[in-house]
Amino acid sequence: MSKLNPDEIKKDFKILQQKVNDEPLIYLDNAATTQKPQQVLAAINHYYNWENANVHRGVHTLAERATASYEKARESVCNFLNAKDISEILFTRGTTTSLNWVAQSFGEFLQEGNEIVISVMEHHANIIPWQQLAKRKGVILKYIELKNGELNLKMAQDLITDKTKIVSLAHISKVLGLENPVKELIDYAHRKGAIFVMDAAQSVPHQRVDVEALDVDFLAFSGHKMLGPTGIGVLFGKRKYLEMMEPVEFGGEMIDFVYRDTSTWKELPWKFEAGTPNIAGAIGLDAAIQYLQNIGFDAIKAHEKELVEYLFPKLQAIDALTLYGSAEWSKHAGVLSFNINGLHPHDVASALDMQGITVRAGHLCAQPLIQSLGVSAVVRASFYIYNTKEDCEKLVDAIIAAKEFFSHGPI
Ligand code: 7TS
Repeated sequence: MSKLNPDEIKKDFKILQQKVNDEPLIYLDNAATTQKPQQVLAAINHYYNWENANVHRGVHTLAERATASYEKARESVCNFLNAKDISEILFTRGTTTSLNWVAQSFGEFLQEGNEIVISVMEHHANIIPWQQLAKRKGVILKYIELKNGELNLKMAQDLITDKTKIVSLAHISKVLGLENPVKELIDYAHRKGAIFVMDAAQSVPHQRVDVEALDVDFLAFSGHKMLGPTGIGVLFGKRKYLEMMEPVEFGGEMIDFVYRDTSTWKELPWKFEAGTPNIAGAIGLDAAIQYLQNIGFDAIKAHEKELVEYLFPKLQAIDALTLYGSAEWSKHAGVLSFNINGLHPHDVASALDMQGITVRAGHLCAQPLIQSLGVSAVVRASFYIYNTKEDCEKLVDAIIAAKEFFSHGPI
């Protein structure tokens, strides 16, 4: 495995070469969205300059080119996830849409009294669709809590029973940065007769995820968190389930025959994709996958681990700073959330922004988790391939300066 070189990688990202508030931009909000390299922008540009047409409809040359590029993107995603075939790869708007589709469509098979198990560390997109399903069908929603800052596995085993029909969990928490032991949980859910839905929004961009090896039933992720454009995401689903499921949206593209009173659907995966899809988005995602695969996912994961190993003790050493999640650095992916006693997270984030450092502050679309941490908000720094140890040092210096400023005023 060759090591990645973040300084070389940075050259592909024009946006990272600017100053913000007169300081060189240090972008540490990658869990929210990542920046886009020239290669991804060029692929989107190429499509609009040379191929733009609607897909699957026309017989003209441009339509054939657009369709070929769009379907090549699906093949790329299929190989990337190690899915069996392209019938299992649905393009969506992102993780949120993917999870909503499972809840709405697979959710129809649930009956009153059935149970769904999620965890307190989920993003709202992996909570609210299940809440709505629970209201609609009289299904019971149960939460696995944290223990010592990590998912309580004993509680997971107690909650997942023969009554459970769906277990839906994040692979990596967007706030705590902890990787859940999904393989064990998937096998456990299957033994109890439940399906497992994996929110992979924070894992697929950072490490190899193999749906076949995991034996996961559904998996969702977003293109924009892995160098791709916004508005494109993926829902992987096992063919046997997708075949049973009804589409969530109806209209053009997804139909086979339309009669006056009824209609029939196209085969998978197209039966789920109503209307003109995000063709440029899929092409951009394809380019992003190529870019990341050229670097190599082992190198990407190793790089992020190296940054966490470097930064974690430096943050721990800051007086009055509380880091959330496990106290062991090695359990964290490239996402660290913290608070400084006496300072509001928004003030910390604004002070860091004045130093050109972009972090996120707030409830981070995970209110149940933030409540269980006993706070109203946190500050989060999240890393990707273009971040360096120097970025980490500047973050630490800026946090210390912010603390000084708010305690004593400007020095
Ligand atoms: N699930 C997880 C684990 C996420 O981190 C996010 C987005 C989503 C689902 C929703 O993804 P979307 O692309 O459909 O919006 N997370 C964040 C974040 O951490 N900050 O802003 C968005």
